[in-house]
Amino acid sequence: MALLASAAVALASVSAAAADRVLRSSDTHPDGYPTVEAVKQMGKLLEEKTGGRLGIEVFHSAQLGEEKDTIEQTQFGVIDMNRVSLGPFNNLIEETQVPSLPYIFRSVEHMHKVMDGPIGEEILAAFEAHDLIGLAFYDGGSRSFYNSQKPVKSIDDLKGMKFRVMQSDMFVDMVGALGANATPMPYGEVYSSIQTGVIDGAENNWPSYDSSGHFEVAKHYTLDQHLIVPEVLVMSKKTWDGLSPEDQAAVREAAKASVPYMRELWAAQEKKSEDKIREAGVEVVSDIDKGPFIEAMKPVYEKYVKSEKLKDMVKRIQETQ
Ligand code: GTR
Repeated sequence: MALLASAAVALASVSAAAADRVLRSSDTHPDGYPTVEAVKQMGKLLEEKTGGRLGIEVFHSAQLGEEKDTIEQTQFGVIDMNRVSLGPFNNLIEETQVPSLPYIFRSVEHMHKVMDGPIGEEILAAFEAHDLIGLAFYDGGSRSFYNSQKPVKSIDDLKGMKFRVMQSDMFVDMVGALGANATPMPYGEVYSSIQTGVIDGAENNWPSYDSSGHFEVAKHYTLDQHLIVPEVLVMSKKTWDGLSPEDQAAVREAAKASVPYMRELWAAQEKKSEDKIREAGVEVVSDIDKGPFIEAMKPVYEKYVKSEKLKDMVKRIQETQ
């Protein structure tokens, strides 16, 4: 017991500022959000593992910019690390399209099984050709549509509506295949765009719908769960190449070790956000027939799953039990 307590004190006493080198990590989410807390946890582990040579400071709340821009800055080495959705990588790294395909995963458990295994490793490895090192996947729950206009009870209700999507061509086509119109735009512009009627709504998971405040301006949420797209933690290859093999190993280990912690925080946050949103009077449609949504996605698969490599990956994901 005494040993455990002193270990906890030692862990708490190391702060990012104490490390010899503090890596800058970007996140669009506010302080306290599960992704932000998980990278902070990784920083603590990294300081321990490297005896204080390396630490991490998380620049939350999009302090370093919107995701698409911070990805470029991470490629250039201006930002050391980045926690982002896989969506904004879709146009850049084709392998990231596969776990971003609508309805590719049967459940969050299925997603974990795939991303924790060899397919996940293959996708992480694909980042290196783009000046990034893929370190770990985090949870992003499932994403569903919300809007300011009306309850969406079937696919027909989506016709002609305008939704913001992440900056990914595949998501533009996904919304088009559902009969609606997509506007790709940075996350930080969504709230005012809904408020001023530039768009009718967007799509996201419970915690983001909550922390972004979008539920205040778009009070109809339909649990169609079209995406279970994981989040990814990457490091700039420039930063990576400057680290010793020992420190590189410590970075990889600390990143992986933060995953179970993240999943725990995520599960709790999903519940908390759902309760808060329901209490705020948001109308939630949960008994939606997903069949027509899944059927409507066929052209998206045909357009994006073209190469043998991606076809094989999709097949292996579908076969994963
Ligand atoms: C969130 C995700 C963010 C960002 C955002 C968005 O769920 O965690 O990284 O991609 O969605 O819709 O832009």
